[in-house]
Amino acid sequence: MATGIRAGVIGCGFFAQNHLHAWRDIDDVELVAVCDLDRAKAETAAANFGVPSVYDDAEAMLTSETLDFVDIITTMPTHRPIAELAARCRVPMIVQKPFAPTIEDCRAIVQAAADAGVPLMVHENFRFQGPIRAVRDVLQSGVIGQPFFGRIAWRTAYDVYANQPYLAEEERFLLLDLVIHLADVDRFLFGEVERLTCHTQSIKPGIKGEDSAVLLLRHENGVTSVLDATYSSKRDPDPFPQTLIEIDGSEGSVRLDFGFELTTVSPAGTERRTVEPLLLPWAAKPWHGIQESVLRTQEHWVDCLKAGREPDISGADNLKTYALCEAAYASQSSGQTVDPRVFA
Ligand code: NAD
Ligand code: 89V
Repeated sequence: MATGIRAGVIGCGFFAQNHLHAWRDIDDVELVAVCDLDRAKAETAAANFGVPSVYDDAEAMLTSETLDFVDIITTMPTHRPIAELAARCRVPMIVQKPFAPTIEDCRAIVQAAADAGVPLMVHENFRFQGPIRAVRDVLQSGVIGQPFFGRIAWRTAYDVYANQPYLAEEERFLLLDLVIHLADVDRFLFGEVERLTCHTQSIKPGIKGEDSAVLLLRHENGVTSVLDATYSSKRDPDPFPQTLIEIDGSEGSVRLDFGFELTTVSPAGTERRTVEPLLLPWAAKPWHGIQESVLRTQEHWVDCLKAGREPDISGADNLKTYALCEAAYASQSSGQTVDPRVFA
């Protein structure tokens, strides 16, 4: 019999394996049911993670089980119907990023959860990566003074399509799938954005959407930041999946370079340290930083659920991150600078 916080999982594919491991690591959580349209995947997950109930229909799971929350780890097009179903069943929910195909869908999910009075979190895990937290700690310590410039970069030629073939079919690919992580880190470090310009490119033949983008952002607090990302940068070493960050401030700078090397320059001198993520027992390099962040994200959800607190990455918060990507597409197609706040 379940004794902890009763959790159900919908979607047992590629990335769900990380969620399942992380749930097993959190003492308070008891995985009571898994669901996948492909029943064999749900059966395998149940066998690997000791889950008693298996479903191939989300509605059957949500109406038959008494769940304290559901973790939705399907691909983006299914997020809204499943989230609305969870709201109708009054089950608190986590939805993987990207939240939904359009900002209207995202708003509808936020509204459905609010109307049902259930907590909603988007599984935006990059801001929970240890190295990114280390950058923020330096920023918050004040040693580099007032930040005025930031760059958040993701430049790789990693074959992301091997594990996630659906990405090659997305007409809105890089901004919505990857830059959304960087946009969230950007808000996490520098706050809200008042103006944004974006230029995208499609470099790799045979994919439907853009695979390269550069965004120039001006923040409400005056910080200028640049997000640049691509899956077409052939380099050696390839930094995948490391997010590289540089920030200049009035008194110094902080840089997160390849290999998790963190360099802080301040009036006290230069400090260099390595901020390598934990290699959890179930993790594998080079994914370990993302895998650790999955655990931290899920711990945050459980802490908030227990305390009755809104998660830092609630649905409402993620609308602001998503708005940066909508604004980026609008800027790319109009050639204009856009105020992202009109989309949130
Ligand atoms: P996937 O295709 O490997 O797995 C999705 C699973 O959901 C499939 O097994 C599919 O059968 C199942 N499914 C689809 N519709 C369903 C429904 N209505 N009911 C039950 N099951 C259903 O996809 P993935 O690569 O694991 O991606 C899942 C999500 O995770 C996506 O939103 C993706 O963007 C996200 N993701 C996030 C990260 C990250 O770092 N945060 C990394 C990879 C993927
Ligand atoms: O978030 C994602 O869907 C992943 C990765 C982190 C590699 O971009 O594709």
